[in-house]
Amino acid sequence: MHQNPPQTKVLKTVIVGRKNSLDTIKELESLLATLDIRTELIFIVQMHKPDARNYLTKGKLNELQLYVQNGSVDVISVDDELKFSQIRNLQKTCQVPVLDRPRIILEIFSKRAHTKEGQIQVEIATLQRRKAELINQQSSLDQQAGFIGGKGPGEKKIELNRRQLLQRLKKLKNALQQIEKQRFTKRNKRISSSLFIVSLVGYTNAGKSTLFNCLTKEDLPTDNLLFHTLDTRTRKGFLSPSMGEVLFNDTVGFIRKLPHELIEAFKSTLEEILLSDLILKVIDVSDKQCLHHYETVNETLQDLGADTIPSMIVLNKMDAIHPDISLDPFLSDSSEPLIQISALQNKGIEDLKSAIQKKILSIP
Ligand SMILES: Nc1nc2c(ncn2[C@@H]2O[C@H](COP(=O)(O)OP(=O)(O)OP(=O)(O)O)[C@@H](O)[C@H]2O)c(=O)[nH]1
Ligand SMILES: [Mg+2]
Repeated sequence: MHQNPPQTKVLKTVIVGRKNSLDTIKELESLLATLDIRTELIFIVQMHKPDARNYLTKGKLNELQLYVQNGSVDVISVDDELKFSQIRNLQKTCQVPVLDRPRIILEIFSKRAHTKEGQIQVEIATLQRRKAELINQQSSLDQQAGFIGGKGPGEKKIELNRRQLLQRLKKLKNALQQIEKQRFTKRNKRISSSLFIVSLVGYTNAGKSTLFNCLTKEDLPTDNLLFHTLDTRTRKGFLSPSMGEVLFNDTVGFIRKLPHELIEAFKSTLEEILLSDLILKVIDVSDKQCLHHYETVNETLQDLGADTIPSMIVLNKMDAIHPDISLDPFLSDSSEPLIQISALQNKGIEDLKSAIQKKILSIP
């Protein structure tokens, strides 16, 4: 008998975002969609500085509260990083859960983590955030203690939670270290194999895995989902008869305002990029924001200390280029070779391979 797949409940949200960041709000909408959360309303606020207590001013908070009460909103999503106290106060006033941008990205990572290493990395990042939250609660209790005096039941519970959390963190970090050791052995094998290492990096959904498959004849899953790949994968790919094979790395995608706990937890995975002889910056030209994405890629590489590695720009999805996109800013950056391809249609791949070979041979 044919069975329907289980239906996941679609939650409804209102996005709270700042007037001057409409493009990151749009991106947040896609991020939420990957979590099956549908945006019902975008609640734009204009502010120079968020309210320290509630994030929103009193007037805006009342407006939001009214909307949440009247509509059937399951969750409020904020396109910003909030303090824990602000999240707590917003939740208390509006009576629905509140997710800020780092939390949303963490949720996606935890949904996508399939390997043991990925799962541990995401749990570490989540617990690090929780730890900061507990410290925050503790300090607010410390302040209260001046008035009330003595150790309250809340404080004892926090202490217990904190201890359990630290124990769990220690266990996870040990387990991660073991996995990293195994990876180190593999990595050393790769280095001693003397094949050139070419890493595909880029904004999430740029088409890295699709290109990886073209270059390595692999069949990695690709999808129109943000953060589909969470692990670095390495495969051999044939470049040319004179050069033979090189090693290609597919990597986790970058995004604006990637929570620092995640960068920290994924550091060893991302550090694989540091071993590259060449970096291909894969850019999705069907996205109007591609120039901003390119900037984020450069900033993230800089943060990782990978900005001195030779690189090339690969403009992908040329078959679906956005009508408002001008390639001039990319073309005028003469420091990096630029290749235009369509990984989906397998177009421009031979040119890309020739360009990779030329670049590798020019490396001193
Ligand atoms: N039109 C078009 N779509 C493409 C092209 N390359 C990839 N795509 C599509 O873009 C989506 C994302 O592709 P992926 O290869 O999974 O992207 P990724 O960069 O690995 O994404 P993450 O792993 O999520 O960071 C998929 O739906 C692909 O089919 C292309 O050249 N043209
Ligand atoms: Mg991918």
